[in-house]
Amino acid sequence: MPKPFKPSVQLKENDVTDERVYMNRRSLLKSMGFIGASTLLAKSASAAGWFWEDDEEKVPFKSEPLEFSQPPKFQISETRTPENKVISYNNFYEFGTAKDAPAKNATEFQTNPWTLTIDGLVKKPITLDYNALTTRFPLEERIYRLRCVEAWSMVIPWVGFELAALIKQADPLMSAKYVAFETLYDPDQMPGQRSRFMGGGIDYPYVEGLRLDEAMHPLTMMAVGLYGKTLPPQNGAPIRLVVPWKYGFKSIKSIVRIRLTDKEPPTTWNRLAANEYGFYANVNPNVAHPRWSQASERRITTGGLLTRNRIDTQLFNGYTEVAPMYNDMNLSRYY
Ligand SMILES: Nc1nc2c(c(=O)[nH]1)N[C@H]1C(S)=C(S)[C@@H](COP(=O)(O)O)O[C@H]1N2
Ligand SMILES: [Mo]
Repeated sequence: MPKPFKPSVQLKENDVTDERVYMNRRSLLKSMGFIGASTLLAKSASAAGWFWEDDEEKVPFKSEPLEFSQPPKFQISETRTPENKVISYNNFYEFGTAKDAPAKNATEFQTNPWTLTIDGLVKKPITLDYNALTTRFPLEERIYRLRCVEAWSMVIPWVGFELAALIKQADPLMSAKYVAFETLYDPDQMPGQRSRFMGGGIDYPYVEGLRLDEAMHPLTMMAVGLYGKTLPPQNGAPIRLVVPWKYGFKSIKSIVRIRLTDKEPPTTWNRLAANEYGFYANVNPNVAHPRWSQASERRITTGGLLTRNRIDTQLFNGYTEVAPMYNDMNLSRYY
């Protein structure tokens, strides 16, 4: 992975000013004591329009509006989870295990440039750069339930495209049976990858997998946005998986690699606790987690996070059209 640097859209002084003028102005400012001077002095000079922010400063994330087709391809009548909750109550252990940690710790996560590679058992490997993530495939909106294995859920309007479209372009070989996904590994940016305690004991990078037929199912999407704008870092910017009939941990964030294979790939939560998290992880109210029931869930809507809003969990999270893929599996068994 190339080391991330700042978005190219962020104009720097040397982008807008002739190189020599820029250098001269810098040495002038330096001789006046502004560069390398106290922050207060530097800030007042900056505020007065003397020079731009220091080059080493990180660019805080800002959501950009996306263009996508309307009306939503998949709609449900349930109330959407308000945007402020979707982007502030998260699981993204690379940025810490507390629900509010990702929103706090990922504010400067650099997602542009980005490289997503699709390779393995394919005839045409693909690399998508940051721009291609939102331009290569027509974007559409889909409003899906997200059911976390911890028994809370949300209703989220995603923006993205079908994973099947991407896989078809790569032209899988007959031998491909599974799809393996990998999140960015960058301990410099992800504090949870620097500390076993902060990262919840996970061996990074976070990895996930699907059977090829699951990956090709029309419900399976690659999301690049939510609520009509590019994904905030805490939700898996710049691109993440969304598999609405499976527990949330399958929906891997900030993906850098998608590899087609002939073997069932290892998955992060299964590796960490095989007795608690399976490869399939289909939402099922009749199969309890070893430590709690999965029969119901706390739906996060309006009102405080402690608002009682307990609803019954549905088989396949309500997406029963996927059932034929599991005809030969005993659904009362844990997988
Ligand atoms: N890389 C990575 N992907 C991840 C996770 C994570 O910790 N790291 N958490 C998963 C879990 S447990 C859930 S419930 C969803 C949460 O997605 P959201 O924060 O956008 O609601 O992301 C999933 N994807
Ligand atoms: Mo989850």
